[in-house]
Formats: sequence, C-alpha cells, structure tokens
Amino acid sequence: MTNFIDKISNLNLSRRNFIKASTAAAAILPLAGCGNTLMRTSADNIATMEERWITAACWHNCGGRCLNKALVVDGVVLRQKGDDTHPDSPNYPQQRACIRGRSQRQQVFGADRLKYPMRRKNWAPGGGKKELRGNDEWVRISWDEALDAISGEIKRIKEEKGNRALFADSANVSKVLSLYGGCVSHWGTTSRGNWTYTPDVIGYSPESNSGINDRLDMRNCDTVIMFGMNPAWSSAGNPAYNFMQVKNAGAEFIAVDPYYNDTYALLDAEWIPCRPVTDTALLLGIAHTLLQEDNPTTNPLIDWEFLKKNTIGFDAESMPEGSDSKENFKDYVLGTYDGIPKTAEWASESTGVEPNRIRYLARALNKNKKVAILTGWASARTHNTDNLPQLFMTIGAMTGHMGKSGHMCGISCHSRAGNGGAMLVAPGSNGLPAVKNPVDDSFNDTEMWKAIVDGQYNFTGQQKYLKSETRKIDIGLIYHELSSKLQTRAGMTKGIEAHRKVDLVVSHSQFLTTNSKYADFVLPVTTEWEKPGGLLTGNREILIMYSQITKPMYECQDDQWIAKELAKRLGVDPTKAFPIDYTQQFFNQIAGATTTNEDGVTKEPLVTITAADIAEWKVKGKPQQGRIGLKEFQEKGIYQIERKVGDNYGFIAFKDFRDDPVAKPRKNSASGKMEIYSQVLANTINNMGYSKIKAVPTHIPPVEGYEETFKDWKGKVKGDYPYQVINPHYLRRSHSVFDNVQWLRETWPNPVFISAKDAQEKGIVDGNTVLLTSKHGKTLRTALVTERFMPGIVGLLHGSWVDMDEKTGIDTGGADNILNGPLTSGQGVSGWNSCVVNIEKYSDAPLTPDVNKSQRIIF
Ligand SMILES: Nc1nc2c(c(=O)[nH]1)N[C@H]1C(S)=C(S)[C@@H](COP(=O)(O)OP(=O)(O)OC[C@H]3O[C@@H](n4cnc5c(=O)[nH]c(N)nc54)[C@H](O)[C@@H]3O)O[C@H]1N2
Ligand SMILES: Nc1nc2c(c(=O)[nH]1)N[C@H]1C(S)=C(S)[C@@H](COP(=O)(O)OP(=O)(O)OC[C@H]3O[C@@H](n4cnc5c(=O)[nH]c(N)nc54)[C@H](O)[C@@H]3O)O[C@H]1N2
Ligand SMILES: [Mo]
Repeated sequence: MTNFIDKISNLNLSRRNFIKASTAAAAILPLAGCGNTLMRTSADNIATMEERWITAACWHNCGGRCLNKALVVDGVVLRQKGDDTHPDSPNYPQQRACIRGRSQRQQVFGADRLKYPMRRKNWAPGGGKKELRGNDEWVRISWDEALDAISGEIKRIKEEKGNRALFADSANVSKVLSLYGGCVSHWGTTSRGNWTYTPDVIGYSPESNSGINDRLDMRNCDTVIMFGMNPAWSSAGNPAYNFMQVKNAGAEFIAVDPYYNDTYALLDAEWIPCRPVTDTALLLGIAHTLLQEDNPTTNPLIDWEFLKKNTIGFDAESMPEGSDSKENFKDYVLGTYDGIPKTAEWASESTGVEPNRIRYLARALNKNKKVAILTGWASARTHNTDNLPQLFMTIGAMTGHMGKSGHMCGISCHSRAGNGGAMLVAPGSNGLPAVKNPVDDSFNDTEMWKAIVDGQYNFTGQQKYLKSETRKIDIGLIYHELSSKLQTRAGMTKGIEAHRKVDLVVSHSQFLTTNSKYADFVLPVTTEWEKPGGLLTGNREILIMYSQITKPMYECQDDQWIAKELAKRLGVDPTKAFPIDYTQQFFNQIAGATTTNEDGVTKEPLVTITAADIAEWKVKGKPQQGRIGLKEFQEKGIYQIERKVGDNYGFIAFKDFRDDPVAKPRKNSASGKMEIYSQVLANTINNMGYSKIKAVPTHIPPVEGYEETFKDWKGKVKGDYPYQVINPHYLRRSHSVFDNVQWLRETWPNPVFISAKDAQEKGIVDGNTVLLTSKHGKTLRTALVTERFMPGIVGLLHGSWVDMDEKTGIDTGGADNILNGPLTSGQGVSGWNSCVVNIEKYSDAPLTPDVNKSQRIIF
C-alpha cells in the first residue's frame, strides 16, 4: 500500500490533473474518493494524510450484511477489505465482504453521482409538459429554489384536492406530510410473498421468521431438501459457507427448482427440475404418496403422533368444531369428495416432474431420517399460492420434521439463510417518535400505478387485510424518497403512465435511477458513507458498527435535512418528527444495543459507554457497562458472538410446542395448534376480494402460471405466451442498486437465461439478442443458452434499470417489471415469479453490453 501511494506521489501529478487523466479514460474515478476532492474546496477535506482502515457501511437490501472496511487517506478510499478481525473457522467465521460491497467505492464516488438539485427543463407549476417526464433535459437549480417550488406545489395540490392527493413512498418526508394533514401510503408483500400473512394465523409463524434450526444443528441432518433457494447468490456472507459445513458433515442435498443455480452446483445437489408456481401441486403429490405408502408397522413414513397432538384439520377426526368434516386435508388429497386424487401422476401434469421422482421425494422425507425441508421466498412471490406456507407446514407436520435436532421445515432466505433462531445481538431504537398519519388510504403495491391512472382502488387497510372497499382517489403528487418503486414494483408500463399523469413528481436520489428519471425535481442525497455512521444487523450472531468515510459529496443532503426544510416551508414544526439529530439517533441505537449472555437466554447491554464518550460525541446519555467499549466497537466495526458446538446459543424451531402443545400452544392460531384447516385464513383472504381460497391448502391454477401458457389446457395447445419467466436475484446488484457500477457490469453481463431446448426450437444461439414479450410490455436481452434452466422457463434477472426506447416501445435495459403486469391475488401478493411471455430472436448480434452503455452523468 505504501508503495502504491509512493507511486502516486512520485508521478508528481496534482490531484486535480490526476483525476482529469483518469476520468478521461473512463467515466469512473479509479481512485475512488478523488471525486470528492475534485468537487470541494481543500478546507473540506476531512482526513489527514495518515492512512486509516475505517468500517464502511454496506447498507443495501441484499441477503448479506458483511464487514466492509475502507482504507481512507486524505478523503480518498484507496482500497477495501473484508473481515480480518479474527481467524476464520467454520464455527466462528469471518464476515467477509462480497464483490458488490468491495465495489462500493465505485458507487459512492462514481462519476454519475447526482451532484446538485435539478429540475426538469419543461416543468412548470402544475406539471408543464408532463409527457416529457423520462425524456426531458435537466436544469441545475439551488436548494432554495427546489424546496420552495416543491413545497409551493404541495400546498397547491392540498388546497385543490386535499391531503388524499398526496402519495409518498417515504420514511422521513411522509412524517412531515403526516403533520401537514396526512398522505396516502402503500403496502405490499415484497420479499416474503405469501409468507407475509399466512404463517401468522395458522400457528406456523416461524420463530424469528424462519422456522428452522440454527446453523450448527443443521450439521446433524442426513438430507437437506431445498425448494427454490440460492444463498450463493442471494445471501452474501456466510450462508453458502455454512451449507458447505453441512455437506462436509455428510448430508445429501436435493434441489427442487426450475433452475440449477450456483448453490446447488456448490453443494452437488441432486436436481429435480420443477416448473415455477407449481410447488403446491408438487407438495400435494408428495402428500398423496405419503398417505398411499405409509404403513405404521412395515413402512412408517407419517408422524401420526405429531399430527394428532400438534395440528388440526388433517383428517375428518381432527376438524375444528363447527366446520364441515368433509373439508379436511386428507380427503382433499385423496379426492374422496371431488373425485380427483392428487396423485404423483396428477401433480406431474403441471409441475413437469415425473411421477416416480415425486414418489422419490416423498420417500426422501422419511420420518426416521433427519431431514431439513427448506424453502426460499421465491416460490411464494407468485399468484394464488396463499396456502403454500400452510402446505409446507403440513408436509413438515406429516413427516414430523419439526421441533427436533436435525429435523426442520421452514424458511431459509436472505440474511438469515440456513441459520434459524432469534437475534443474539441487536441494536437499540434510534429514539425518533412515531408520527400518526391522519389519512388511512393505502395502495397495495400491485395496484398503486393503476389506482393513480384509474382514479380508484381496492382499499383493504394498511397491510391489515380488511374487507375490500372500492375507493375513489385523485393523486396529484408522487413523492419518492425511500426505495425504487417505479423500477421494483409490478406494472412498470402502467407506472410510467401514472408518473406522466400527476401534477408533481419528486425524487430523492444518489443517481439518475428510474424513479428520478421520470421525476420533475430530483434532490441529491448522501450515501451512508457520508453520514455520521450507523448499526447494521445481519445474521443472528453479529452487529456491525460503521463510521463516516467522507463528508457529504457535492451539494448532497440527507433525507432528514430535506424533510425538515420542507416542514419549515409547509408551516409545520420539524422538531415534532425529528426532535434529535442524526448523531443522537446513532448514539441511541448503540446505547440500547443488547447481546445475549452465555446462558443463551438473558440479555445485557452490548456497549460500555463512559462519561468521556458522551462528552466526545456531544450527545445526551448515561454511562453504562457492557461487553465492548464504544471505541473498540467502532474500531473493530463488529461484535460477533463466538459460537461453539454444544453452546447455549443453539436453536431448535418449535421444540417447546412439539414437546408440550398444551403448555406451549402456538400463540398465533385460533386453536393454539398448527392449523392445516384455518377458517381465519380463508375468511380473511376471501374478504379482500382478489381470490377465493379454501381453509385447507389446495392447488389453484395461478394468474400467469404454467396453465396460462396454454390456450387449450386440456388439448395442450400453447397460447401466445408459451413460456414462464422468473426473476432470480442477481449477483451484480442488490435489486436495482449497483446496476450502474461499471466493475460489476463488466463482471456480470446480465443476460437472459434460455434453456438449450427452447433456444434450439427458436433458432436462438448464445449472444443473439432476444425479445421478450408479455401482455404488459417488451424488453431485450442477450441470450445465454444453458442446460441449467428447465425447458419452458426463462430467467430474467431481477432489478435491471429500464431503458425505454420511446420509438419502439421496447425496453433495452432488461427490466423485469416491464414484463410483470399490475396483477393482484390473494393477500395482495406481488406475484413476480408468475409471469408468462413469448421469446423471439430479435437480432443475430448481441445487444450493446451494459458496460459499454454511457453512464447517466448529468452535470
Ligand atoms: N420483477 C420483480 N420485482 C421485484 C422482485 C422480483 O423478484 N421480481 N423482488 C422484490 C423484492 S424481494 C424486493 S425486497 C424489492 C426491493 O425494492 P426496492 O426497495 O425498491 O429496491 P432497491 O433497488 O433496493 O431500492 C433502494 C433505493 O434506495 C436508494 N437509496 C439508498 N440509500 C438511500 C438513502 O439514504 N436515501 C434515499 N432517498 N435513497 C437511498 C437506492 O439508490 C435505490 O434506488 O424489489 C421487489 N421487486
Ligand atoms: N445478490 C443479491 N442478493 C439478494 C438480493 C439481490 O437483489 N441481489 N435481494 C435480496 C432480497 S430483498 C431477497 S427477498 C432475497 C430473495 O431471495 P430468494 O427469494 O431466495 O431469491 P431468488 O433468486 O428470487 O430465488 C431463489 C431460487 O428460487 C427459484 N424459484 C423461483 N420461482 C420458483 C418457484 O415457483 N418454485 C421453486 N421451487 N423455485 C423457484 C429460482 O430459480 C432461484 O433458484 O434475496 C436477497 N439477496
Ligand atoms: Mo426482498
């Protein structure tokens, strides 16, 4: 490192010239951090020439939460590294940063950072030429001009249309709008799909959202069956490594998925290809096989004792009082009353899995073996699968793989993949008050753009699952602060229409993201690297503390500052929402952080804080005794519980309930048992007005599922959209984040995956440009032909930024939500993995690689 710095110094280039030279070569700043110096006066430089490793935030919503350190010299980030705070071992692993996190300096200091507040050239009060949103030029304006114009328009919209015309996707500005009389919000099932509501009323709500045992216990398994999960891509950090330890301990892996992904390859899993949105049919075929082949004396497959003691609704004898005993699960599976036994042959038709393979899976679930039945959320981010979590629970209950060491059945996804149990270390609260929003209107994510365009929507509460009520609505403002909604919610084509309809669109942003591209006013905001610091939670064993890396870049401000400035202009008191500053909020989280003691039960404060610390931080607080000193925590950047086999931090999901369901009933079901029959579930969902479901899990042919690829299902004649498309979460990005980073674009080109068979039939070869067409939109990608995808299934990677060619109406960016329509089912699920498309060769030549596209550099 010293040599490198010497080299730069010896070049005898002034910093300014150095940057000029490097930006000319590529529109990235290779020595990230230089951009900072470029744009500010030298008096702003925060660091001395001394080099220092500082723990840097890696704050995105990917499945990891890793330790990321930056070598900072004179405000410049020279290098990044991962966790080297202790030696690595399987029980006590380092929390190593992934390649996205290590590219973060390319993001924070990217030449395409938004630098100044900007206004759309053809904007005028009331909107101006609204149809130009998305294509207009930008004008640099001052903060005062931006904030005055935005608050003036908000006032006008409120006066003309009332508070119900203000729609905000926001964490901070929505608090101000709430104080200003309220605003319309939104809700959705996002990551968890139908795991969002269903588990909470059937007695399954898996402890700490997983329902699986901890990672050390998983090493006791004989077999791990993975239904659609990809920790190697979607849970950065340790989960894939932890699964390797399970493999090293001797377990076998089976994967049920339309795609043989890198996780399965890593674990040498046996692949059972299965079409998307058909897991319910497959599990019913498994249930049928279990019932058919079980013999308590000669072939005991079913755990009758667990079913009897711990569940209701499995058979006619275990139905709750007042229900129709014919409506039980077993008789549905056997087809006693509907005449359709849900045999392996029946399940084969939609799943594409051979009947023998389904029976093989059922036998692999043998109750006398130690089996982990794991699933990600992807299969439930689908339409008409509200009862999939209930069916998962039913299979776990039938085979008894619950509540015992080496046996488990539940969710393994995101940062908690493969490691169940409550958080062992956790941050405190930041101390900001809640602000009540007087407006109760709330759009379901799948309906928000339609609601704005159509002027009416289905109100079912703010994620409260109320009885459906049609409401009129006239939205004048779309305010984006929090996320990337136009890009990441279904129905982007409708979304663009909605953005071109309203009076005013505002977006806080670090780059010209999709939200910002279609806005009138874009307000540049700081990244976490430019804030005082914060805490990050990840897997249950760690808490990360990150610090400021650099001062705010250019004219960027943070979201709370903007909210407070708007509050002043709207005539509301900003201190009602933000009585304390960022540093105090950060300090409160540290002071309130807890860790679990060696007994595995009791908690104590994590951080030791002295009077001197409080004085140095210039905050309010009391000294306290904890496990690690504040300075040490900040320096190390992480507190990690050291795990050992046999320690008290282990976790066996549902153990208490299995052992004594009377003393330890499930708190979240009407009966206190696991409900294979749940009237509450059926009533709630049926009341919401999108679908009809039964109280026991059944297979409902989904909206835009396999069945819809046919125009004649019985005659097996394919329709206009003969393929299913799914959206694996991609290594290049965390959703839409990082899509603009050139290093990552170069590493992961973002192709569309097409099975070898389909490609051959359509005359497509590797490198051709392919047009994907759904009922809702069109997008282009370069083909990657592979045997890893099941025929009939196309893989379009999640999160790529839309790049609409207005002349052709075709997106050249590969945006998933251009294909996904604004469709809703069941509990208001965002059913992204249910989508049907057609594919055609568009040209022999590949599309311009993303890395060769120009970056969105405005000023
Ligand atoms: N078709 C399809 N759509 C999907 C999915 C899918 O599988 N298929 N997956 C869904 C899932 S699981 C999820 S969780 C969602 C994610 O949906 P989003 O949460 O909308 O996705 P992100 O891209 O993470 O958006 C975060 C945005 O916040 C910005 N940002 C970062 N820091 C700050 C800050 O301090 N202030 C402000 N104002 N902005 C900041 C980032 O630049 C980025 O634009 O996407 C969903 N959408
Ligand atoms: N690198 C990266 N990591 C991420 C994210 C990211 O954007 N980028 N996003 C994070 C977030 S917020 C979330 S919610 C998680 C998402 O994590 P997951 O939901 O696990 O992620 P996916 O990649 O959508 O899907 C995982 C696997 O499910 C399969 N699959 C899709 N549909 C079905 C189906 O109907 N049945 C079956 N059996 N399998 C199916 C896919 O082929 C894939 O192999 O990832 C997190 N991690
Ligand atoms: Mo997610």
